[in-house]
Amino acid sequence: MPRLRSISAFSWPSGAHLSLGALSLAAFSACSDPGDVSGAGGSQGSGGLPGAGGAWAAGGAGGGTVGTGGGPLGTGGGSGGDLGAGGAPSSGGAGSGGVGTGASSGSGGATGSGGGTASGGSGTGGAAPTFEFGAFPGAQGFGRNATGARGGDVYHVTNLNDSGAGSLRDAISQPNRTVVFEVGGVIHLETRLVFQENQTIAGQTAPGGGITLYGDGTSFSAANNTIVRYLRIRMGKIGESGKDTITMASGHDVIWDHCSLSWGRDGNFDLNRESGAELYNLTLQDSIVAQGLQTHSTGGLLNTSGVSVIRSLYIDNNSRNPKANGTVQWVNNVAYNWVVSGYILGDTSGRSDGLMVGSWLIPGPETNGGTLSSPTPSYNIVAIDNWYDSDKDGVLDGRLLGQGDYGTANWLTEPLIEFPDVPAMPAAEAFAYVREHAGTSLWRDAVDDYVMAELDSLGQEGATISDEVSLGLPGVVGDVPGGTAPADVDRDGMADAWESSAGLDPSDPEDRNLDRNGDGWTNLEEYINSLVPLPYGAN
Ligand SMILES: [Ca+2]
Ligand SMILES: [Ca+2]
Ligand SMILES: [Ca+2]
Ligand SMILES: [Ca+2]
Repeated sequence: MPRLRSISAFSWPSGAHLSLGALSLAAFSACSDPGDVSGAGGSQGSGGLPGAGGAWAAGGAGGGTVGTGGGPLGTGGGSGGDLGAGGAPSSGGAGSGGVGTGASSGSGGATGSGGGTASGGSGTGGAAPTFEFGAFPGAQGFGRNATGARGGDVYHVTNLNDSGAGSLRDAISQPNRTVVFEVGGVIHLETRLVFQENQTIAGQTAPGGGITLYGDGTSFSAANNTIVRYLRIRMGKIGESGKDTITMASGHDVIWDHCSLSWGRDGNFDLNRESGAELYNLTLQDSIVAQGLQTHSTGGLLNTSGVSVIRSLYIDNNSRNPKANGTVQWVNNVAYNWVVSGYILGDTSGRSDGLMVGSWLIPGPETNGGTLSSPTPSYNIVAIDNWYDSDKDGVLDGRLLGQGDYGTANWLTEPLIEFPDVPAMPAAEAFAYVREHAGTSLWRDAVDDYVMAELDSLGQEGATISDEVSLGLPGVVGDVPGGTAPADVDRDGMADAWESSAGLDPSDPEDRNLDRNGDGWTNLEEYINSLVPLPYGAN
């Protein structure tokens, strides 16, 4: 059963974190492969060994179960390794070791010889862990376990061209790549960018003001196990009609962190499970979803089997801030200056499960209702510490939203499903946190400054737009300084200076996928993650 701590007597001690939901162990399933000759079964195999140096341990070899010996109908060999036990946490090095889950079933056991003793079948190892070892330190929510390009190749983006050698489009044309940037600035997209599986887009490596994509949208459909950090995606009226800034219609395990998404011609952040497809394990954290373009200006549809939106700002979207269907975890977010609908509670007869915690709904000049919009009885809602500041007086205040505000939604005090643990802060703290950290906050561009100034007015400024040119910024998106990337002589993605300080070899590109300190993160991951602050609640 899911658990929620202290909900029945809920209060916020100053600075307290609320831990919501419980991690669930992956379901184990066994398969057996009976032999066809009599014989005693093998003995139970041993479980997995501890993971070396924090990389996840492969699941152990499962033993055969004991067969029935002697008789002509005895089962030889027994079943195969039906459950590889997960590796134990690594004890080496600092930090937590990974935990293998042994998610794969073992292969069938060998056939026993007649009357003899069959050997136990060897199981195959477990698949990658489904929890405990995340995308990066501080990765949270349903998408926290995306593995990106861990252990794979590196691609250096060396120019701001739409396509061709050294471009971002070329970089993401193949899976299993960590993409690092030697340039900062604006990449003008002539067509949509389509991401692939097992990619890590390390926008934080870009020098200067980082990377802005402008001119069209992106697709992450089937881009499983992908990590995107510190990237601005500004689609624009010049983009393809009816498309989204980010769209994803199928797939799993993607996390977007510190991204600024805007100017979608349909949605800004649309995760909409297509018929017959699966779409799950997704997170948007510490991000901005802004200024969907009229006449179809929307924050986006969240219609998946599991998405978390954490510490993010939805601002100046006519509707869908978001439209929540399916399973939606909403923690410490701020929605500002919607027009017709703020948070949409389903608007469908299909089942939804929502968890809303520590968030704000703040009307702006254009808002004309729809705060918690279109609730349905099939929307199971657990809502805690969510606030509504409707007076547009430039001061953050307002009132706690109560059960009555959620209309006909099915009001619950505990969720019916399990949500990931996400560290939540009190709503009173969340507003300032989002204001400071959301989006590409290593360096905020003029567009993010523009919407943040609106947010600061707390009701007095804010407007949806139909054309990004109306902002009047130089180059439409504002100036983005290019900067100079640090030297990386061996082209392994890690700067020379950092390699030297970390005891690595600045002339050996292969050391990127090693783990110098046994903490489970590869050296390359350690480098790219060292460039940014830890998200809230990270260890
Ligand atoms: Ca107010
Ligand atoms: Ca290097
Ligand atoms: Ca190196
Ligand atoms: Ca390491």
